[in-house]
Amino acid sequence: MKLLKSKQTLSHESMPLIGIPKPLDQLSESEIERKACIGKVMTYTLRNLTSQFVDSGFQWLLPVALSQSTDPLWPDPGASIEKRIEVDIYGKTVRTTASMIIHKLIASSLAYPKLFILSPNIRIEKAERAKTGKHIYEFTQLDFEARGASSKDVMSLVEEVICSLLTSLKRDMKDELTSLCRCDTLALPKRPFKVYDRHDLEAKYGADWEEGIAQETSDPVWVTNIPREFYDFEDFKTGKWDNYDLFLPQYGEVLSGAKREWEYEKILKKIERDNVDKNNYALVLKLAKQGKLKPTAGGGIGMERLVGWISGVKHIAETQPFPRVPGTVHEL
Ligand code: ASN
Repeated sequence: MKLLKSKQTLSHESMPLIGIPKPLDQLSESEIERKACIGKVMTYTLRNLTSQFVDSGFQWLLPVALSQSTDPLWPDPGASIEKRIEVDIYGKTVRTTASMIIHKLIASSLAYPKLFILSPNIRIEKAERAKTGKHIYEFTQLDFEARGASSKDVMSLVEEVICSLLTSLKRDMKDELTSLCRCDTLALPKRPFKVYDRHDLEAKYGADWEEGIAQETSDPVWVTNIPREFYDFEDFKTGKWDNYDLFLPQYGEVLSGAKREWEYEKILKKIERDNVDKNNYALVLKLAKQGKLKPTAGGGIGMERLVGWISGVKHIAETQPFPRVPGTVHEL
């Protein structure tokens, strides 16, 4: 099936107007064709990834939007949150989901050993991030967690899942990838992916190592040992963090994940050290104290960044039917 009447492609070179993604009603005919093409890549990717997780024994959970407990996103050097949304319902304060990390830890420990969720996350990024091309204030992650898994297990699962997706896409979505000018440039990465320690990257690139590695690499690469929120495992003796981010060329961090903390004393200590309000994490603390929180590991794949990279977009909001560009609110 031919996607376009002419041999015209939908690259940025032929469409210089694409800067900050516009809402559907403001797109030209050719921009709508490009949007629909990216939409097909998104649909294919969602079907492929969810099937792979289901076929590997993961249970598919539905997301929640409001909870007392959500990701503190602190202290995370990469976070730039302008506003946290809290609202009172039934006499209680709830927050919009920043990530379902706390839900994952508890669900994986108690009832669903291997789980994943297509989880909408709201993070009101500072408006100055509008033009980075990789930030949006609502995004969806394929968030997964596995009881008893190690970092190595998760890293090889992710490599398998991504390489298998790319192989299938290159076989089944040739027309779409050609239209997006990605048919020849989207290479299958070699496995295992390279692994860098954040410490070494900091020595090479300084504080902005995330940008440094995203610009330098031409393949997806892992970065480990990143100081972050209390739920990622930290070895108090060595000071090393047992976590891993996957970085894509240009689009940056597409996955963050870790082996998790499960011991009460450590979690409490880290929450207090980070100045995070422990009242919002009472349940996870209680379960940890009772020994019901289990060692798990997992991660979350940012769907818009992944599909943005596959499609070669300038701004990942191009992958969204209703763009969520920081600083801009449209009617839809
Ligand atoms: N999904 C991430 C994880 O599993 C957490 C996050 O999005 N902040 O570690």
